[in-house]
This record gives sequence, C-alpha cells and structure tokens, in this order.
Amino acid sequence: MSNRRKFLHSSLLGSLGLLLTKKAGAAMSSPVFDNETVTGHPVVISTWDTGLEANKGAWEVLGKNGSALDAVEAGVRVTESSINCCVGLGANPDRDGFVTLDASIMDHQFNCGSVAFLERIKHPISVARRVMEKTPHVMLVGSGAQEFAVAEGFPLEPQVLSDDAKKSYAEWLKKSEYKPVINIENTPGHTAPAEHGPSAPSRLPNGDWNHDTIGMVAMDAMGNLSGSCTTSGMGFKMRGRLGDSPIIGAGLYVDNEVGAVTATGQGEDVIRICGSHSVVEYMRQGMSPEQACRMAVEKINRIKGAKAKEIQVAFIAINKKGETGAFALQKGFSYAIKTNTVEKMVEVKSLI
Ligand code: SD4
Repeated sequence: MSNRRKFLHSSLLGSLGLLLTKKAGAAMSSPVFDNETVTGHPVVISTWDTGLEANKGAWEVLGKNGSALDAVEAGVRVTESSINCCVGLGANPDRDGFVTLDASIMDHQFNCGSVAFLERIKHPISVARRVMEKTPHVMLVGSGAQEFAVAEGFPLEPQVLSDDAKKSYAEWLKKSEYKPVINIENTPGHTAPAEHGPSAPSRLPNGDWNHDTIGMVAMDAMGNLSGSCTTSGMGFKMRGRLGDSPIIGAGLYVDNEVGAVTATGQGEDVIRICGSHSVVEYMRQGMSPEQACRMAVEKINRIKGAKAKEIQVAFIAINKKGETGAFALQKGFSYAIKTNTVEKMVEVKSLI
C-alpha cells in the first residue's frame, strides 16, 4: 500500500474508535462519583473529569448571578488553558503534525457562533463567541477564522506541539495506524496525574488520554440556558477533518424553552443524527434529560450495528426545570456537576 493510501487507511481505522488518545503514563488516583439526579439552578454540567475544574471557572460567573453565556465561555477556557491537556493547543495534532481546534457556543436566544480547523489560537471558544456577536455569520473556518481571531486581538501562538503531543505523535508515526480503544475513564483508580495539574484528564491504563473535548451546558439564576463545546478533535485525524463539536445541532444545541445539550465521543456518528438537537427535541416530547440522551445513543447504536462497540458517544443535558442527565454508549463516561450545594462527578449509565 502506498504511504498516502496507508495514511488514509490508518485514519479510517482511527476513526472507527480510536477515541482520542494521548501518551503520558503516570500514577492515578480515584475521583469521587455519585449518580444522584440534581435539580435546580444555577447549575452547570460538563463532560469528563476535566469538567470539575471547568465548572469552577463557570461558577465564578454563575455564583455571582452572571449569565449562563458568560459562564460557559469562562468555564471551558479553563480547560483550553491547560497546557498538558487533551483540549486546546497542548492536544494531539492531526496526522500531518498540526493541532487544529474546533469550538462552538450558543445562548438562550438561538444566537450561536463557531470556529473550526482553527490553528495557533489559544481560546477558540472566545473566537466562536466573537463570531456570534460581531459577524453576521455562525461559522468561520481555517485561515479565515484565524484572520478574524487575529483582527479581534487574539495572539497568534507559536506552532509547536506540547511535550506530550510530541511523544504521542512520534509514537503514532511509527505505524500510522491504531486499533480501536474504548474509553474506560473514571473506572476507580483512573484520574489525572498530579503533575499535570488539577484540570488534566484521566488516562487509559496505558497512560493515554481518552478524550479531547469539553462540552458544557449551564442554567443561570435567571433560568436562562447556554452551552459551549471546544475540542482538538480526534487525534491524528485527516487534515481538515471536523467533528461534531463546532457544528450547531450536532455537538451543541440550546433551546431556552426546552433544554441545552452537548455531546462527546465519535463526532462523525453524532453528526449523522444531529445529536444534540435530537436530544433537545426528545426533551420537548416530555422525556427526562437522561431518557432523551438515551434515545439519541440508542439511535446511534442501531445505525452502527455491530460496529457500535468500537466507538464511544455520550450526551449531557439540562432541561428547563434545571434537571440534569446524561447517557453514553459505552461504560466509563462521567460528567461534572456544580450547583450551590453540590460539586461532584456523576457516573453515567451506558447501553453497552
Ligand atoms: C470530535 N466529538 O471531534 C469530538 C471528540 C470528542 O472527547 O468528543 N472527544 O469528534
């Protein structure tokens, strides 16, 4: 097989289920889980264990009666800032060795903005917000998004890989292929290595990061909903590949009359069913957040058939009553929640 074809082939193998890995072996300690349902507002929830720190960032806003929109931007910026993290400029590159970032944001009035295939900008979520607030458009991509960011005053960061990303990429280049790996994050005994700081994510047993996205949805003291999602996308993806995260309706959707939803996992399969929008519509039909997330996961499961076990997808949701819930295809997904009285990880039920 030619190198080019091998590369394409490898990429497809990766996209089958290589959920988003990054080398960095280290000791791990346990997060605290609880799966009680929480109701009321203000409330913020976000995907994976990086969400705990991100929620603190969001609470700086929500705790002072700030808006959900400001909160979901501030919250995921915490994760984007973390150098040794799976989200943002420290994350795994695409197969050509470049980190390319996607992000989206949506408020309680159907205003939304997104950026995709954005390089060398530290806070894609804030650029997405500027797209929403300062342009007549919803989405900017690639060099256009970068030019817009620079014109808006965002510094152009050097094009370098983090130490962890360099190691992962060098490892990946040896074979340019992967076997699917299902995330098993948050099984007891798996959390962030201390040297990577409090917002670093859990690892797979081999030390790889198992996700590269944070999605966050929040309801503020006024009862308004907003959401944000930011990612480096799938590690070693084809150059130019976008997942669900920057696509409104797929990786993120907010309808202030009904609820707010964000997704994580294999973006291609979330896009296929307009995942987050579907979950909002299931909630409109009267389903609880968990039931609605489950409906979307079941649909992906039906579509994928036997291949469902090779991927992970998960949704988290808040409805208009401030009830929260989530559902995942595979075991091992959790989300972080923060309210006035609660701050914890919630282990999520799964289909498989
Ligand atoms: C994507 N949905 O780019 C993202 C990946 C993800 O945790 O959620 N990783 O497909």
